[in-house]
Amino acid sequence: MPPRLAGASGTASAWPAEFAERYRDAGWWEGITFGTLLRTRATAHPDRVAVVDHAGPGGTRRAWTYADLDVRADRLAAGLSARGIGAGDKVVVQLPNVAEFLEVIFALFRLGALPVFALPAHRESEIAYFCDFTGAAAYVVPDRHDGFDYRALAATVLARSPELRHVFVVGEDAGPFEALADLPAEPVDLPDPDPSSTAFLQLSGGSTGVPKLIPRTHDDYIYSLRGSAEICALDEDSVYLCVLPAAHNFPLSSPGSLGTLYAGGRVVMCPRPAPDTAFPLIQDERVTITGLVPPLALVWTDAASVTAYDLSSLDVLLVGGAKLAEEAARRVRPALGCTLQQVFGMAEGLVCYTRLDDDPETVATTQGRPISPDDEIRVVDDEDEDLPVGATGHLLTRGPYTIRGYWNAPDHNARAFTEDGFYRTGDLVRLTPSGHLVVEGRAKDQINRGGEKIAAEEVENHLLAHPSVHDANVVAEPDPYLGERSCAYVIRRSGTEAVTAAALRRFVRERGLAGYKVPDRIAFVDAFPTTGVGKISKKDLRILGPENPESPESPESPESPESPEV
Ligand code: OOB
Repeated sequence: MPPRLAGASGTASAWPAEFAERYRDAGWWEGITFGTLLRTRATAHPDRVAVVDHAGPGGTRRAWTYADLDVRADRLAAGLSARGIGAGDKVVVQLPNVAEFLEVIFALFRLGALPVFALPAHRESEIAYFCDFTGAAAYVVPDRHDGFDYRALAATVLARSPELRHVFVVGEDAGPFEALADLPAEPVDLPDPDPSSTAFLQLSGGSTGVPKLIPRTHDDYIYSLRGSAEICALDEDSVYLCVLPAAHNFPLSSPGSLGTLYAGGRVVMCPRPAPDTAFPLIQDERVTITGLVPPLALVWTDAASVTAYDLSSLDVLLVGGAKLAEEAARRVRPALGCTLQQVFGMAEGLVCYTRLDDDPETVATTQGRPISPDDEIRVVDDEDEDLPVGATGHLLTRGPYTIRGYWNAPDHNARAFTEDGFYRTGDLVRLTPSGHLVVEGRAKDQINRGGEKIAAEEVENHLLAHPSVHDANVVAEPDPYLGERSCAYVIRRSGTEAVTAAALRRFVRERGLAGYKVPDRIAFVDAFPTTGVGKISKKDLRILGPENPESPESPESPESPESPEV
């Protein structure tokens, strides 16, 4: 018999058999699926509350027990199956933080259909790409959220994407589509998927023209949940507030809503991250743990000093997604009265945490250490040579929950992974003698806008589609609140009408690009700085800055600054 390859249906991106065997022997891969995980929890403690939100009729509170969630997943799976959705089908899920998010993904897990995790901020450009690239059979949206009508977006995407057969709407008014609430049917027998098969496709932050999709298996992801739940000391009494967009890897699994369900705790869905929404929920639901990106952590620590809400139930605040400044880290305990855990993770796999018993200095100054003893970490120079402990270099990693390749991207995989399967994270780090990682920077062509990742090339391609743009380069520049914001340096095309920064911003927005990717600042230049060999130097562009005389149209405040979520 040929060796069994784990993950990604035996394609080149799967773990080699010897590694799969090692991870099973070590007990990391338990051989259970998400469907089974929920069933065992629902059997063990059917009446415990699994998820709470305030998305009932007229904004009323809903609390579903483990038994409720289990039955709902079964019934929805039956309804989806009756619509022809089955094992291997892809379903783009774009939901805000509502209980149905968990109902939908567990129904899909039970079917062996693969959720493709979109974020609420994504628009036509991203969603149409996900649908086309994966050949998605269905797309799940809310009716409206945060003033945006997702049914209109769905109508546009449906008209463009030939393979998309269904749009299902969560909420009170499905418009021309089918309401998700009308789908549930009598449960049917479904074969449990292979635990080593791909459970879902997660999005990469990306550094290329189009987003890459990350195939995560039941085995590998459930291991990362178990590890995260242990490290964050989750148990049945834990109450996790899901503040960041639920589909993102951080609030999903670090330890996130799925880690909380793994531990038998309670997930509280928070529809918006601002303190005036989150603080009353912390008080009323006795929230014990949550996760934030650094800009939100700053807002929360400021707001906590003047709030009348009782935040005393909060034990742990996780902060990650972007670098947390040391000073900000030191403010967490005095302001919020809880323990900080820094998290440095990536949807591709590796997640590092400071530990609950690390000394305060380590917690304030490092981004933690990996979940697993089998996470292999290399810090290398530009030639892939290993560097000594303490030196800053490129982080490469391999392990039981880090993918061996992106979904259907062989050319990119050849660059993004070493021949022996290490993922090139694009992060610049150094290791401390205690084995903690400190993130020192980034080599990838990406902007980390308060935790939200923007691939420069993707935005450049949209700018280049404008007839008056000759060339464009997008880089990060410092921002006191977000850490980084995006700046597009643009060379106008001679002989065309002189386009303005505002018109260009409108142009990319109208092309259906998510709002957080629209450049915060656009500066027009006559030429780009070049390196010694004549290549455009993004490093030099980054230091041009708003005050530089060569960027005459600056500075401009963004039209509508998008608040960071992830
Ligand atoms: C998380 O996942 P992604 O996939 O959105 O982004 C991963 C990238 C990392 O490669 C790194 O560049 C950056 O985000 N990053 C951090 C960081 N945490 C993530 N950079 C500096 N300090 C940190 N603490 O962002 C993510 C996934 C799971 C858990 C937490 C974050």
